[in-house]
Amino acid sequence: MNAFCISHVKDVDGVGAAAIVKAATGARVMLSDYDTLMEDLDRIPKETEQFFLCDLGSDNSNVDQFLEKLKSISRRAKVTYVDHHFMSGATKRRLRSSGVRLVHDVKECSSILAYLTLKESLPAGASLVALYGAVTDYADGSPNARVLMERADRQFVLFEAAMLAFALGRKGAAGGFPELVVDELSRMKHPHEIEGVPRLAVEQLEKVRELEDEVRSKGKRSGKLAYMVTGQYSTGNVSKLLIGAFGVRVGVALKEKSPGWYEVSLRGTSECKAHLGRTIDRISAKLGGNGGGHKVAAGCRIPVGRMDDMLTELEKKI
Ligand SMILES: [Mn+2]
Repeated sequence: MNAFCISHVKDVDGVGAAAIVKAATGARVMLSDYDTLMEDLDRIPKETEQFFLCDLGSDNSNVDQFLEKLKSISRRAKVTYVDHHFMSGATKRRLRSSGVRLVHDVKECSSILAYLTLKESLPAGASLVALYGAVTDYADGSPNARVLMERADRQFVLFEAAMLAFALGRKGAAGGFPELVVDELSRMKHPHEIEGVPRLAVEQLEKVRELEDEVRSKGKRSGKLAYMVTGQYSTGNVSKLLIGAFGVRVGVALKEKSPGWYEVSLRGTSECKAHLGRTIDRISAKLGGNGGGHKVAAGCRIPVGRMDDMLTELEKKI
């Protein structure tokens, strides 16, 4: 069957889910991100019979458009949507009534969900790929990931997953590197066996160490949160470093990815009182942007001029 997959370019979970789909179905893979997903959904080849969407989705600002697109794809192809980001009951119902096979669980990461869905068609070793996604998405304590982890060498999984995350963070989306990683993982290569991964990971370790100093000097504290405007690809790293450097509940890293727009990564600690994903979804929609995510890890896009408003609103909720 002619399969096609769109998955999240930004992290190990998205890349891992894509590799699992590719290993099981031979799918062609297109990696995308929240700000490009709507256009990429229009670029699915006509001959596609089976379509997988992983680790990406919509938020309040574009949910109708998103559902309409999936509905129209499901008229010509079998659509499987694998995700773990918060989704309202209404959206789930609308997806299912459009004929979409929805694999959704906020407790598991996308790689684990893809693995469980396609297990019968996967080679031995695919559970490791699923675990890399779980570890780096902070979802390895989930019911399914925990069982898989008990059958693996934990240190091995942690080391491989971290190496891959750092290599992806170093290289960014440039030069087709994430796509190369998908190919290699789908052939059940371990991250340390993939050309360039160990070297890039060590370079990124050094970068992150330097970044720690930069965050300390350029980051700003505002009550219970700290924020910083950065040029780093891995804005999630910056958010975490902000939490550590300023001893706050929430770190907010902002990057002007396209002119006039900040791409924002938010990370929280267990002290944070709000569900960051749902909170930032509401706040960013009010400010003309969009966003979403998990309880302690989320992201959004806002107009550059609304940064102060966003920080003020967010500070009140956490
Ligand atoms: Mn994920």
